[in-house]
Amino acid sequence: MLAGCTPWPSDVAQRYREQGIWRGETLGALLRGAARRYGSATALVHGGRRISYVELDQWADRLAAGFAAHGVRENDRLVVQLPNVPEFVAIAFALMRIGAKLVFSLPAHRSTEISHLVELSGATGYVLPETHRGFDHREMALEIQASAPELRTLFVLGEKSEGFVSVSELELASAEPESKSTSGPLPEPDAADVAFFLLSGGTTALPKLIPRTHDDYVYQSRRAAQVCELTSDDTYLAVLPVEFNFAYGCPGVIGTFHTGGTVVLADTPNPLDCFPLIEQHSVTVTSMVPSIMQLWLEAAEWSDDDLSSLRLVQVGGARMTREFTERIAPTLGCSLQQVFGMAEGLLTFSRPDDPAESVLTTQGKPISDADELRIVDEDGNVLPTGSIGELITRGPYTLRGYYGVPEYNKRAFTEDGFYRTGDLARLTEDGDLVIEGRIKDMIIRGGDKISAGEVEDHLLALPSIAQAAVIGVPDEFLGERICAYLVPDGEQLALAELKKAIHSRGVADYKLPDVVRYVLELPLTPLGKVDKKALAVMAASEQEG
Ligand code: OOB
Repeated sequence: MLAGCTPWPSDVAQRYREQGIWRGETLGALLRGAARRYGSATALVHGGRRISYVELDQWADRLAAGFAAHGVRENDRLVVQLPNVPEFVAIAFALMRIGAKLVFSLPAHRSTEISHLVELSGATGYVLPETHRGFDHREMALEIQASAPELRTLFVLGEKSEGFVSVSELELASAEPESKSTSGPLPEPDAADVAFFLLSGGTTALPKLIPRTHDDYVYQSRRAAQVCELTSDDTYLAVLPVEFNFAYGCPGVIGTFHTGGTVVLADTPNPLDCFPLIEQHSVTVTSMVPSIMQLWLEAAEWSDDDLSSLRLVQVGGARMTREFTERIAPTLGCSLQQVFGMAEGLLTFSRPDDPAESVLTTQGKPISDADELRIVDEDGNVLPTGSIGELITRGPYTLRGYYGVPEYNKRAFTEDGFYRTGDLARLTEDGDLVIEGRIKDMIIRGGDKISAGEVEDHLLALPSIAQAAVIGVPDEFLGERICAYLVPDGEQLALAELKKAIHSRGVADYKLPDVVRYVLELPLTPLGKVDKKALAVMAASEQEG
């Protein structure tokens, strides 16, 4: 396994292999097998483009040869930031076939996040779009590269220009006979090694890197596909960004490829974009976070689009009320599946044949019998069934350590390898998981995870702010909004100016505060830490008043 990653203990790994959980299959091999089995069946649809399994497989090979010809080697890290386009899927397979490690970034990430990911991963390459939703990624990439000398190559999806390698030209070059003869066949990567890094939701300042191996991700996506009863007749609509675990492998894109179904890529989660796609491509399965589901429910009331092909929608990523879950199946005319998930691994799903009440009120059961879940108190003691405590977990697709942060890992994992999720949860008598809240200091705004600490750091970097504490406050539409409590140092910037000031630091829009309150001092706990519970109480009383 790549240095800086924590492998599973060898006896545990051996057990997973003996049980047939890990089969030594790489993600590249998965696509190869799918191309053999499903051949000319459609793997991917985007806009007017349809790409068959065989075409996708061959495309990934051409790209792999092209990347290799441009010096990309096994174990190199590359930050990949692309919208929902077929190129993302092909490039990811290409790089995985080389044994290069992808760092999945989101399209909304800006210079602060990308620079951090480049530094943390030691990336030598960055794959980006030219422009996306009016933002010029090339300009940002050049700036990032100027202060990150190890970032050798910028691969752009589009025209060749000064300082960039064009992905389409790289592909053409690889098709020329001389480059073919020099490159030779690529060695098959080790399935026990890292395929890519996912990003943590982030409990401290910025995201950490989650190594996901071929073995673990092939297994996760296969199990997720089995639980969702996917077949080659299914068409999965990728509503969320495909770099997000939920859309990539829960079962998402990769799970659909296991069974020879079709993946349709949506440009945005907006029902105005997605509903016509459902009708046009007879979409059967999709997944989303609750705030998007809310938009869908509103739109479904007046939409003329035919959604009758839908059989299953997976909703997860943030808490939902029973009043909310209740509306989903009748409004969309399909089954609801509640999903609790995390980029770190563990997935729990409600099952198609679960009692209605448990589908509405629980996040279901782990997707693998080999998943181990415990609910513990502050001292790590296992609590009796039904009690609320911290969820800790280990299993065949849950990480054993974040990349390159050994000190942090000592706190994030128990000595026997359980990951401390930071989520407060309970297990019902039937074994269903119910998420009650979180210990982690994280705001979930419309499904986006925002670390309070990160926003605080940006606020504190402004000269006019002496102290800052950021909390999530309840919001009917987004679930939570970002509320900043500030102790000013001099002038008090109004919300709009404050947002502008942070934005100009190169921060994603969804992390900007929604509300600002100036205070003389921040409430402190006896230990001298900012008392966020007290702030939440203040925020609630202010909202009422
Ligand atoms: C998904 O993954 P992440 O890594 O962005 O966020 C994980 C965190 C969890 O630790 C928990 O705090 C929260 O998001 N969460 C939920 C939840 N599902 C996730 N909180 C309440 N109810 C739920 N159903 O968010 C993710 C990854 C894969 C599939 C689905 C979601």
